[in-house]
Amino acid sequence: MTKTALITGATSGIGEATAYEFAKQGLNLILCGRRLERLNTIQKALERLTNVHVLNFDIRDKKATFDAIESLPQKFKQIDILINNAGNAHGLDPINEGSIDDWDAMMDINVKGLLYISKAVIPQMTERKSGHIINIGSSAGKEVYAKGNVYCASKHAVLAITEGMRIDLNPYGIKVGAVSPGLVETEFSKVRFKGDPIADNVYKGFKALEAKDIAEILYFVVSRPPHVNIADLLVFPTAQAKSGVVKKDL
Ligand code: NDP
Ligand code: 8X3
Repeated sequence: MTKTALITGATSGIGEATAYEFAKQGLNLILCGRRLERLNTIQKALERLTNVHVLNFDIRDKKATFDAIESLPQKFKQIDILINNAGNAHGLDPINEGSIDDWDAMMDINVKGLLYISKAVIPQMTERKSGHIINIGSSAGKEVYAKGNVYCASKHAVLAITEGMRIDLNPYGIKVGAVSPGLVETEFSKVRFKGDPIADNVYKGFKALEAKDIAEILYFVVSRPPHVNIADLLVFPTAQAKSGVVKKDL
C-alpha cells in the first residue's frame, strides 16, 4: 500500500524540496505550513504525481495543530511517516543582547511545535504498531557556536527528544531518527536576520547544501527495509567542517 507522509514546514526550503522528492517517489503527501498560497501552489504542482492534502496552521497553536490532524479526510487519516521539519532561527545575538521574543519563537516552534504535532500523530502509530518519525535537527544540535545560544539549545532539545522518542516508541516498532544538516541555502537566513541583506552573505564564497540534497537523503532514510532504522545523520556541505569552520573562496 502506498504510504502517506506528513511534512511540516512544507512551504519552503527543506520541507518543500522533500515534498517534491517524495511526490516523485510516489508517496501520498500531507503538507503543512502557515503560507496557504504556497501550500496551494505546491499542491497544484504535485497533484499530477500523487495525492496531496494541505493543512494550513501555525504549529505554535496547540489547538490548531490537533484540529488539523483531526480534520484529515479518510483517505489521508493514516500517517505512516512524520517529518518534523518546521523550524527556524530567529536572531543571532550574544545571550546578553538576545530578544525574548526571538527566544520564545525558537522554543515555541522548534521544540514545542514539534512536540504538539508528534503528540497528535503518535497515538495512531502506537495503535497500528508501525510508523516512522524523522526530526530535522541541525549541526547546531550537536555543538554550540557563538551567538547561536537559544537556537542551538532548541536543536539540542530536538536531538534529545528524538532519542527519547526512539526509546519510548521502541516497544511499538516505530522508527525514530534525526537528520541534522549543516548550512543549507534556504529561506533560513532570511528569517534569522528578518530580511536584513546580511543574510545574503551567509552562503557566499562556498557551495552550501541545497534543500534537494537533504530531501534525497530523507527519501533514502524512509525507503530502508523494515529492519533498518537510521537513527542519526549529520550532513555538512564539503566546504564546512563544523559550525563556523567553512572554507570560503572570497
Ligand atoms: P525555511 O525557512 O526555508 O523553511 C522553514 C519552514 O518552517 C517553512 O515552510 C515555514 O512555513 C515553516 N514554519 C516556520 N514557522 C512555522 C510555524 N510557526 N508554524 C508552521 N510552520 C512553520 O528553512 P529550512 O528549510 O532551512 O528549515 C527547515 C528545518 O531545517 C528547520 O527545522 C531548520 O531549523 C532546519 N535546519 C536548517 C538548516 C539550514 O542551514 N537551512 C540547517 C540545519 C537545520 P510557513 O512560514 O509557511 O509557516
Ligand atoms: C542551521 C545551521 O549553522 O546556521 O541549523 O545553525 S546553522
